[in-house]
Amino acid sequence: MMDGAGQPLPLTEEKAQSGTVCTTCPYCGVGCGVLARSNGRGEITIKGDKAHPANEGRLCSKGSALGETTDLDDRLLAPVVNGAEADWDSALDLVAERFQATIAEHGPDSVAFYVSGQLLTEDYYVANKLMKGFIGSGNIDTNSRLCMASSVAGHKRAFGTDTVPGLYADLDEADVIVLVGSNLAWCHPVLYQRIAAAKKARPGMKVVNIDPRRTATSDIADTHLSIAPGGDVALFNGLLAEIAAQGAVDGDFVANHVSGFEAALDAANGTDLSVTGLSGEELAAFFHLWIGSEKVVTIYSQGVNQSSFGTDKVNAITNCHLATGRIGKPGMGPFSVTGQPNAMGGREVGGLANMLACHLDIENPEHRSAVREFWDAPTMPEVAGLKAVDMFRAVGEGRIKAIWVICTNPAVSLPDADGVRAAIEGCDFVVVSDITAQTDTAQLADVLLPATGWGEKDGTVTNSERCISRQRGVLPPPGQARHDWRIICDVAARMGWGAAFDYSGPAEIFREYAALSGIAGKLGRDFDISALAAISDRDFEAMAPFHWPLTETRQGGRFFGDGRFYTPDGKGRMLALEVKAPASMPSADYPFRLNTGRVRDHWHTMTRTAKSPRLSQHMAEPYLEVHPDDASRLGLLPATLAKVQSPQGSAVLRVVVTDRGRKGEVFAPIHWSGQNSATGRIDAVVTAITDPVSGQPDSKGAVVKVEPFEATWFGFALSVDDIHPQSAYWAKARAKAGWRTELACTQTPQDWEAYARGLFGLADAEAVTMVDARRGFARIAFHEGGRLRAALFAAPEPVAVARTHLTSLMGEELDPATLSGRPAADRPDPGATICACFDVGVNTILAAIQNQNLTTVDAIGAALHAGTNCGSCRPELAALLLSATQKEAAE
Ligand SMILES: Nc1nc2c(c(=O)[nH]1)N[C@H]1C(S)=C(S)[C@@H](COP(=O)(O)OP(=O)(O)OC[C@H]3O[C@@H](n4cnc5c(=O)[nH]c(N)nc54)[C@H](O)[C@@H]3O)O[C@H]1N2
Ligand SMILES: Nc1nc2c(c(=O)[nH]1)N[C@H]1C(S)=C(S)[C@@H](COP(=O)(O)OP(=O)(O)OC[C@H]3O[C@@H](n4cnc5c(=O)[nH]c(N)nc54)[C@H](O)[C@@H]3O)O[C@H]1N2
Ligand code: SF4
Ligand SMILES: [Mo]
Repeated sequence: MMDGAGQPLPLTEEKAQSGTVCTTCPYCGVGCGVLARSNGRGEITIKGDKAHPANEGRLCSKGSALGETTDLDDRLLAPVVNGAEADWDSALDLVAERFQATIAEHGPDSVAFYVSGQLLTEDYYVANKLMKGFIGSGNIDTNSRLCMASSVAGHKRAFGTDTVPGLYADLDEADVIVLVGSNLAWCHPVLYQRIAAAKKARPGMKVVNIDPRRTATSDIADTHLSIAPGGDVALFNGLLAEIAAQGAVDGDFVANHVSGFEAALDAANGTDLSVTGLSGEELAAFFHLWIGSEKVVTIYSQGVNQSSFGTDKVNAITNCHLATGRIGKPGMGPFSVTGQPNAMGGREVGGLANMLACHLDIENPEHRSAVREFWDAPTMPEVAGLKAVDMFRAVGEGRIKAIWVICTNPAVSLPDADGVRAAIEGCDFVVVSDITAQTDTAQLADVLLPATGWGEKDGTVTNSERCISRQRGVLPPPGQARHDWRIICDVAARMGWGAAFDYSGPAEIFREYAALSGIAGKLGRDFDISALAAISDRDFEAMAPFHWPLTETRQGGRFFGDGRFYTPDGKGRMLALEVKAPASMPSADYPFRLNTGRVRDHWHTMTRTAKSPRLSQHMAEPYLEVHPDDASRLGLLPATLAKVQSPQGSAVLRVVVTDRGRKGEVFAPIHWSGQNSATGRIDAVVTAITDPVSGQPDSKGAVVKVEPFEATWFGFALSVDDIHPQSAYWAKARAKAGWRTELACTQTPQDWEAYARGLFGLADAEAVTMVDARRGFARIAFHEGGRLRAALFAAPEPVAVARTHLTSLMGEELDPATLSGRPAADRPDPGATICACFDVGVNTILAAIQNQNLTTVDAIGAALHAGTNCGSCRPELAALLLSATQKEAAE
């Protein structure tokens, strides 16, 4: 099809059915297409879009549960100024005035924007234009600094541009897939399932998982290499040396298209491989497999990026692909999978402090003047702005006096989070744009601006394989919420730049962006979508997913397979990489390394996923994985609590004793904030050390001490209403008919019933109690009108009750057996949720495996439906099968 300008235009082939909107999932960088259908009453149903190339109809547990996250409970519906609701005009006037006054008095570098890879490209474009072109500072950075910055820097060093060479289709064709520092099964589940399907179709395909921890992803791996943290550069240096030793270098490719080979090999040859912590046999087998199969894809993620030498880790991987010419061809290449839905779009649009839009560089005078001219901008910074960690340091030191945080929650997600929280608190003027006021950052804002959220907003995102897709609104903006691009343009207009920010909508912003990309293309950059520079509003509305570039002569495809790179000499660059020791080393005071990461069913700081009871049941509490040997040395029993402490701060977490990790290493999830836990913010413990090249924090490398948290009692509470405990430890999660809360205290109440009434705010409800004050046991249920309103189970040890069963009783008619904490024989406790789609618990699955002699994941699916919808739980089902068989074998 052709649009008015005569350019090829990828229109949707499959027209949306009436009432159904084709949009894109707002969570991970897989970028799955979603069909969202509204019932007209604010509720939506969700299906995977079969026509979307990223997922071909599949969705994971988080994508499938999107319909449970769009209600208006706790949504921010009006601007708030100094704690009081305000109208838009006064809020926007204040923001513009304070920014202008600060700039007038202290210069443009005294203000900053901290934005997000979850913004749409159009939002990002105008934020970047305002800061860099009009305010005239480079001080706009994004949470992608915590996420993709090392990949960006590594790509630029190796390829001269920040471009992912390959496509998802490469995963179908590869003979070997190496997953480095990536828990794909939980973090990019649809890609994981794609690999699982490819492996099933071609059982000869091999998967290697390189991670200090055994994770759900290890389940698909033929080999799991439990690498010592930070051993990745040494491992890939070793591989490069072996590639050369075995004569596997692609001599032609290297001679014609690669620079730096000799120096890189020299550095690799001297590498001490003992720092990988892997045995000689493990190393030899890995090298043999990688070298022996031409079609190798090396996927990597935060175990690579989030390191004090993450950029070197990226280049250790790209070195091996360049030396063998295995790049940009079907079934082979390095593949950095992106985290957020628009992490990639943000990089393209110049969201990072050291970049300009369309892969142009802020420090290149030619690029700078081209963008300045195009924007007709009054000014342009000549140097990069402050990167995230430095930006908040500058806030803390008073060098930045006004900051606008958009679509991210730095008081939870940045390292040294207590320091960041204090910096924001002490800042003269803080603006936060969010969809809810219930975030640790939003609560510190002077001005809180209500943004529209997923399901309401319109624009584009780019996924991990350079596919640009539309997000489309299916619900009206609630209350006074406005689109992020609109809010930014409204402020720009009030600062005097109305003409440059006068857009009718995202389509007009997209056209300007596409036109600028044409200029970038002429300057020799690869990001060029200029074929869409004149796209009509109607065609933008109908735009189907497409891979960039999109120009008159080129559409999509892979990069660099032809040996053309974007460096000054046009060659791919290999780097001489020295093996560095991790920035923080365990010591007598801080003997453990703290690894951090994600769980399957929660998204970051949980402002959305915690709204879904289904997603909240998989992991209902923040926890610390501890190796059994360490646990016994420290006197940590399973299900007790541990205090994790670094010089920066501390957290108290539930102890999970497991041999998934290595001795001397502990692991904690990143999701819990001050909104749903007393002490679960793990970034309070993480040290703010960054990679000197990329500025990305070493989020997986803090060193800590761990000790038992001495509680006098532990509790489990159920309540129909939300509660706000004051205890030393608490963590709450949404359940179907209310809340479930874990508690622990260092002081035992004198009067348990009075304590429980205060906890639940139930002064008058009838109580049924079972209290043994002397031994410290208390079980108290409150009911009203014969229905259970709340219950507390307390004991001097971790409370052993059937939590899922009890949770299901809330709001129900009071069952006299409630206080037993156990279900009657005819109503077994399903246990913690494994399959979120069909709500199937671990006990139900284990019982079926045993009673029905189930031996495969598919058989579990046939018996219980578990694992048959989104498939995110299939690795856990496989693990349950394995543990059940092992148990049987041992019996
Ligand atoms: N369910 C869920 N999915 C998500 C997200 C979410 O919040 N929840 N967030 C999205 C985002 S923004 C991102 S960035 C991605 C992140 O996706 P991933 O990077 O896959 O996730 P993480 O759990 O942070 O870390 C991956 C693994 O790195 C390992 N690791 C730690 N140190 C090292 C090391 O030195 N070397 C190696 N080789 N491995 C190491 C950890 O043990 C961990 O298992 O996930 C995206 N998808
Ligand atoms: N220790 C440790 N720390 C980490 C990591 C780790 O692995 N270990 N991972 C890091 C990584 S990779 C990432 S990406 C970050 C993520 O960290 P954050 O970006 O801080 O986490 P989110 O919870 O995704 O924050 C998004 C915010 O935007 C709001 N929001 C949602 N939609 C919209 C919208 O349309 N408009 C606006 N204005 N607001 C919206 C949400 O309510 C939420 O408050 O965490 C980083 N921190
Ligand atoms: S894999 Fe899951 S979270 Fe990621 S985009 Fe697809 S549905 Fe969304
Ligand atoms: Mo991320």
